[in-house]
Amino acid sequence: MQRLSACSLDCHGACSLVVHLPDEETSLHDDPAGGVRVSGNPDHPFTRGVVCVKGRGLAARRLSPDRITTPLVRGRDGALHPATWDEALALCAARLDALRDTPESILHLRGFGYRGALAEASNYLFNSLGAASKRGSLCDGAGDAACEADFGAPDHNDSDDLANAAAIVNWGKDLARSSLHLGLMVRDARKRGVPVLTISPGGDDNDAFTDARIRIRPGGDRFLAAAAIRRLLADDAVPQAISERTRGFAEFRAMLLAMNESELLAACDATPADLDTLCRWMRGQAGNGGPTASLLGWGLQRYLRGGESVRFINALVMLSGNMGVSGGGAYYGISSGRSLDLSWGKKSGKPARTFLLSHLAQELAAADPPVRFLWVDAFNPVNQSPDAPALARAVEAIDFTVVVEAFLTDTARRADVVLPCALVLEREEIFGSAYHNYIAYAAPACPMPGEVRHDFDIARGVAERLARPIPFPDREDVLRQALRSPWLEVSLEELKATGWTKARRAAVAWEGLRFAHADGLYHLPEALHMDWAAATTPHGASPDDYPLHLLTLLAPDYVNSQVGLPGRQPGDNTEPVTVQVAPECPALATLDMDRPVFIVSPHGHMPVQVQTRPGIHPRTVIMPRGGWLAHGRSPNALIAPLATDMGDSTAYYDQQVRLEN
Ligand SMILES: Nc1nc2c(c(=O)[nH]1)N[C@H]1C(S)=C(S)[C@@H](COP(=O)(O)OP(=O)(O)OC[C@H]3O[C@@H](n4cnc5c(=O)[nH]c(N)nc54)[C@H](O)[C@@H]3O)O[C@H]1N2
Ligand SMILES: Nc1nc2c(c(=O)[nH]1)N[C@H]1C(S)=C(S)[C@@H](COP(=O)(O)OP(=O)(O)OC[C@H]3O[C@@H](n4cnc5c(=O)[nH]c(N)nc54)[C@H](O)[C@@H]3O)O[C@H]1N2
Ligand code: SF4
Ligand SMILES: [Mo]
Repeated sequence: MQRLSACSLDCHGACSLVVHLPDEETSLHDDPAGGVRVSGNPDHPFTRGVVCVKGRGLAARRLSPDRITTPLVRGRDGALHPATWDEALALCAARLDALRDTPESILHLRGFGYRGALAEASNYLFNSLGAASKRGSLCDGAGDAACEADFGAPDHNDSDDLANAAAIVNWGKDLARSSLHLGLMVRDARKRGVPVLTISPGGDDNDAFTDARIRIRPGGDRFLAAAAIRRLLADDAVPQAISERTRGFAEFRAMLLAMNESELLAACDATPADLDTLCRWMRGQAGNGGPTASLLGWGLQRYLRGGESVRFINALVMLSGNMGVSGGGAYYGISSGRSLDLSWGKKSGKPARTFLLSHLAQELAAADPPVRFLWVDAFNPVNQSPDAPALARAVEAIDFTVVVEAFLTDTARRADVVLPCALVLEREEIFGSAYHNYIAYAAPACPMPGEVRHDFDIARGVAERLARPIPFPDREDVLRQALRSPWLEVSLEELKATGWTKARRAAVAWEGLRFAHADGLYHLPEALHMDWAAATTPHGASPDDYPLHLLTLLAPDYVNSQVGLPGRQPGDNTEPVTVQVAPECPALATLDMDRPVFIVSPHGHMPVQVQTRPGIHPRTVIMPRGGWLAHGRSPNALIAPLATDMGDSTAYYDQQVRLEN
């Protein structure tokens, strides 16, 4: 038997899946996936039946022996013990009742582990209580804020429109690891002769999607984009029809023409030949003269000036005539919920206070009054936030912590109550993508193991047990309401039958160069900060003490801290983490590879294995993210809390380190 479901891991794919279920009689004790197979839905126009290793691993992951399948409550002995749902939920409700009149002492943190219409349940519960919540982002916030500053709202051309590009510039999107299906489109484009330029500090898996490369200094994109814009301006190559659709053109032009090209190139370690290449791509000379589409990865905005980098790339797209046209555009991202009505979770009223995610440990430690109750769901902040050990201590210091989880993560192991949630393939949901305009329906194809419950039912279970209960809507009504959106024309029944629908969004964003700002114009950036050296030396350390840039890039077999390979758990691997450097990396000269090697930052150190890989910027170390703190493998033990210039996001990639014996 087959059922349609969908993958709601934190990934732009939002893949529609076909779940192949075994005959009930079959004995499948030896199969870690219980005889269930997952394949891509061939009818889905974007994912085209292709599913990644993590998607195929979902069936085995849900049956992992490490899965939490009963509620756990911390006993007097300090250990977590199985409990009934009644006990666990009553305990949570009693703790909330005691704090009901001081909502600022209740903090709700919802992460990115799972999203959708029913997933809003915990937001609904804690917004109803007026509790404190998070502020800012660990992910894409700087770039989002940049797009909002430029366009008035984030948007990009429809995913199908990439097929009309005559050339493509990829600013650091990892097409093999993070964006499989976008990678397939780029591969098809290359087969049609569309040339692709990749700009990155190296260490990515984009070689199979690349005709030319520019190896850039980490965080240097704004300088390269500015140098290309400067050439356009110096050549008087920006038509009036474009400049008059911008705000601040005269000042912007004067600012850039006053800059020096070689200084800009030195600031990003690019050569004049690199700049020629970028200009050829952006000016229609690399392809057949048609438009150039620009892909913006999220890695390039995880810097102190990450927002500025996105703003200068957007400005290059605009001023080179590639904005608002089919085949062109700047693909940064969209809100995954924008075509659904998810308003039920956002009850009116402000949270009692907010905590900045990039500085969560510091803000928790300084909170006055202190946080007394913490509820975490779909989030592993103790592993995924900068300065992870400090956050671990801050969470331990809170009176009462509840974590809704499927595994004993670095966060869950510090909880007083762990509530076991359903996972992908087991729970019903409707959700969108941060890249394309398709909406997915996930059917509960497999049974929930043990006592596991849907997140929606867990939040409702607490709400019902409060002394003053909070009424919850009906699950089905929430799903139907989600589809009542001006962008959709589909009933819940129709969506269940197909597994997906497409929101009716414009094929081309900003057509006619009309933008979402009140004045309808594109807003150009007011400044270009040349402070790269200061920016990369956090905490006053000398650049010579920590000469290498740490990039914690995503791993192909993980989604953030979730391991995607069937049967494998993060702790299975007891070898030191492998980091990569260029063969010409200066640190290699001083290392004795026959002795243990450590990666050291002002915040911590960790044993590592060092591998060389050509193409990486010489002053850069690449480390995979996802490893757990409990296994001594979390890169966030090395990373300082730094916020980005815009969007209150996290500048993970502006961490300096050294390698030593
Ligand atoms: N396999 C896998 N897939 C995932 C995830 C995962 O953990 N594993 N996570 C998901 C999530 S939450 C997200 S946000 C997305 C992120 O997906 P991506 O947008 O691909 O982002 P990152 O991995 O953060 O950044 C990686 C890329 O940025 C490049 N890069 C780093 N610094 C710079 C720079 O200064 N300039 C330029 N031009 N490039 C730079 C790196 O070389 C690399 O190619 O992926 C999602 N998909
Ligand atoms: N060093 C470094 N750290 C980073 C980054 C980086 O580039 N470098 N990137 C950051 C980025 S882009 C992101 S998005 C964040 C992501 O950080 P997180 O949001 O913490 O990411 P995940 O590990 O995907 O998910 C968290 C948890 O959700 C749980 N989960 C899965 N499904 C469900 C469900 O249905 N219900 C519930 N309740 N839980 C569920 C998983 O078991 C997992 O433990 O990390 C950031 N951390
Ligand atoms: S993790 Fe894999 S299966 Fe899941 S949405 Fe992303 S590409 Fe699809
Ligand atoms: Mo992310």
